[in-house]
Amino acid sequence: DLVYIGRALLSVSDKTGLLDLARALHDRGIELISTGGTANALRADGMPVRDVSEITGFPEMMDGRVKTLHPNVHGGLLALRDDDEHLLAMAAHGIEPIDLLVVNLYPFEATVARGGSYEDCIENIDIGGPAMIRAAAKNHRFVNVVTDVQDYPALLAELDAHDGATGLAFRQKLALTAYARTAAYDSAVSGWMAQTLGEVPRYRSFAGTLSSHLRYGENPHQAAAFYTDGSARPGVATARQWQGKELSYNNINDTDAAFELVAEFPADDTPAVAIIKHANPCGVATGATLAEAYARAYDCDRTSAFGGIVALNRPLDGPTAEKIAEIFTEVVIAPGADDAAKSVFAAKKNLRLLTTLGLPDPRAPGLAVRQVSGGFLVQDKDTAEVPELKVVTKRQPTEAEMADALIAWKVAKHVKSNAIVYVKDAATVGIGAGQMSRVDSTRIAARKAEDAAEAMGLPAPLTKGCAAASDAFFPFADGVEVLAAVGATCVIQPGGSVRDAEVIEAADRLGLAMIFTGQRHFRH
Ligand code: 93A
Repeated sequence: DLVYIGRALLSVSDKTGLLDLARALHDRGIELISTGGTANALRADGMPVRDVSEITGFPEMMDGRVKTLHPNVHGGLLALRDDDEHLLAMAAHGIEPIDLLVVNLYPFEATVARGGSYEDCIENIDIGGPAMIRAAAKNHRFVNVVTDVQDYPALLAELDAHDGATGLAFRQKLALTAYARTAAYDSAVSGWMAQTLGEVPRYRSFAGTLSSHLRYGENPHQAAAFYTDGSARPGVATARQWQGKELSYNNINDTDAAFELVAEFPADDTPAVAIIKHANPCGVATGATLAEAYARAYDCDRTSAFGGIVALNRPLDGPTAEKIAEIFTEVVIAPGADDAAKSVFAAKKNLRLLTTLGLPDPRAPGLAVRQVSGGFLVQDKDTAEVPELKVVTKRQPTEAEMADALIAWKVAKHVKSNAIVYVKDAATVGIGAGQMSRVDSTRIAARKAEDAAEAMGLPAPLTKGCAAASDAFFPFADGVEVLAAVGATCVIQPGGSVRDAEVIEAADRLGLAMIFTGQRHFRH
C-alpha cells in the first residue's frame, strides 16, 4: 500500500511554510504544479513549477473563479491507478496522475471574523479547492491530500520513513482531516448565510478547529478536546495564557462564564470583578479600585471563592494581583495585565493568567447550542439588555436601591435558574443558584449572606436594605415575603405572573419597592 509521489499540485492561500515544503518535494524529484499566486511565490524563490493552465489548456479566468475545475486536474486526482479502463481514459485524454495535493482554502472564516462585506465573504467562498480536496481524499488509496500547514512536517517525515513513499494509514488520516476540513468550511458558509439572512437552516452543523486535546473532560474518565470557531470575540478561546498549567475542561467552561459575566460591566465604567465556581458566580462587585472590587467580591462567599475563577473588567494591576494571590485561585482572566501584576503572579506557578484584547460585547449576536439525546437545541444567545423598567409598587426605589437592583439583575442573568441575587452597595451579599424552587434559592442566598457575615465577624444580616433580583417572576407572594424577612427593601424581577397583583400587594404591605423588567433570564 505504499504510494510514491511523482507529481504534486500545490494551491494555497496561506503561504506559510510553502517554500520549505516545495523545496523539500523538489529535492525528492517531485514535479510541482501550481495555481497563479502559489506558482509566483515558488518561481520567485527559484523553484521550477508548471502552471495549472498548462495542464488544463485553459487560462485561469473569471477572477480566478475557474482555475483548477477541469478534467485534467480532477481526472489526475480521481483515476484509479490499478484500473485498466481508468488508465486507458488517462492515456486517451492526456491526463497525468497527481499523487499529492496540497491545498488550503480561501480564508472564508477569517473574512467573516474581520467583518468583511457580503460581497467580500461571497468572493472568499472557495469552490475549486474543496472540489480537489474531496476528489483527492476519495482516492486516498493512491493520492495524498494535505489541507493544513500543520501537516507539512508529518508529510515529509512519512516520506523519509518510507524511502519517498507514504503508507495507506497515513493517507487515510490525511483524508479524514480533508473531509473534516471541507465539512467545517461549508458549515461556516451555511452558518454565515443563516445568520445573515436570519433564517433557520434545514440542516445545521458547527464548524470548529481543534485547539487542544484536554487531559480529560468534566470528569477524569471522560476524554475531551477544545475546538474553536474562529470568532474574534475576546474570551477564553482567544486569550493569551501567560503562566500556569494547561486549562482543564472545567476551567475553560468556568472562565468563559466568569468573563462573559464581568463583561456586563463596561471597562470605562467602574472596576468590576466576578468570581465563578462551578459555572455560577459566588461573588460579584464593583469598587473604587480593582483591588477593592476584588476584595468585595471575595467577601460575598470566601469559602466558595477558594479555587475559583476570577474575571476582571479592566487590566490586572499589582495591588489586585497581590490580593488574589492570597488564596488559591485556578484562573484569572482580564483584558490585560501590567508588569507588576505579572511579577506578583510569577511566584504562583499553578495560577493561570489569561489576558485578552478587550471585553466581549455582551450584546453581540451569536448562537448557544445544547445537546440532547438524538439532536441539539440551538437558540440566540441571551444578549438582551434591560428594555424598560417599570416601578409597580407605591414606594419608588431610592437611587442607591435602583443602582443595586440593576447590578443584581445583571448578575442574575449569569446564575443558573432558579436564581436569586442580593446586592448591597454594588456588591453581591448572597447568591442562590440552581434550585428547583425559587423560595429555596431565596433562602439559600440569605443563608450565604449569614455565613459571609460570620466569616467577616460582622453583625448579620448583610442583606438588610439590599436589592434582590429574581431571574423569573414570582408565581406566589411567598417568595416576596421571604425577601422582606431577610431585609431586602427593593426587588427587581420580570413580572408577568397571573398572580402579579398578589405579589405587588404583598410588596406594598411589606414596604418594598418593586421593579418589573418585562424580561426573563432563565439559564439552565
Ligand atoms: O475560485 S476558486 O474556487 N476556483 C478554482 O478553480 C480554484 N482552484 C484553486 N479557487 C480555487 N483555488 C484556490 O485558490 C485554492 O483553494 C487556494 O486557496 C487558492 C490559491 O490560489 P493562488 O495559488 O492563486 O494564490
